[in-house]
Amino acid sequence: MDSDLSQKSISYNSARFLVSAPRLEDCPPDIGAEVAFAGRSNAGKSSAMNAITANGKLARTSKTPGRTRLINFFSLNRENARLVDLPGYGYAKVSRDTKDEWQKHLGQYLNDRQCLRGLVLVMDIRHPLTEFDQMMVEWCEHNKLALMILATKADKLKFGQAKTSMLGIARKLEAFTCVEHLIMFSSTSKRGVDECREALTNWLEGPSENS
Ligand SMILES: Nc1nc2c(ncn2[C@@H]2O[C@H](COP(=O)(O)OP(=O)(O)OP(=O)(O)O)[C@@H](O)[C@H]2O)c(=O)[nH]1
Ligand SMILES: [Mg+2]
Repeated sequence: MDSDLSQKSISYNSARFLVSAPRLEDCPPDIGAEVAFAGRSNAGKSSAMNAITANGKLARTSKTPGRTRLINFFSLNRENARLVDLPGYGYAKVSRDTKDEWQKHLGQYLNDRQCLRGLVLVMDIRHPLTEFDQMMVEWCEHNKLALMILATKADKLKFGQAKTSMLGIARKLEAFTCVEHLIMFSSTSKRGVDECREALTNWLEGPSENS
């Protein structure tokens, strides 16, 4: 019997900090199943992870963009299932060299990581689909990586405005088959958290593409 089937289901509240990796060689062994959170700096990635795990202290959040500079790994109550907080991209106020370093590590992680089951792209619902976001969508499409989009900070808009923004995003992404989930989200109000957890569980517990 597949030992995975006998494991208990994932509880996101079980998430624990595992390791911070400045480089690819510092990442945990490339086995099991991982879902990574990417997005523009300050979009709300770390906050989204904290909302999903119901642990406000899990990933460090900040008003200052560029807070998450390392690839941070979090374990779950399922053997070798992990959530990954990626450094934000597109933050203007760091030096060119630092930016290049981040981009290089991000690119290496995305290109090399065999256990990556899907990417959660976090974007501010008020500023969706920036140039970098679009690059990430295209990258996922090209590399056949499942993509979930969290349009976060929905609490900052009236519901009608949030709906309009969601429709605009959906229209722009119509042609992309990699987009499996598009979720209106708020780390503050917890909107979309359950839907997101369900989608994550399907990815993390589902069969591996490589097996
Ligand atoms: N109102 C509101 N504020 C949010 C939400 N999500 C994040 N924020 C705020 O946005 C700021 C950035 O959030 P972070 O979660 O640190 O953003 P990040 O994407 O991890 O940023 P980097 O680590 O710099 O890439 C913080 O001040 C958060 O409190 C949300 O859903 N609603
Ligand atoms: Mg962060």
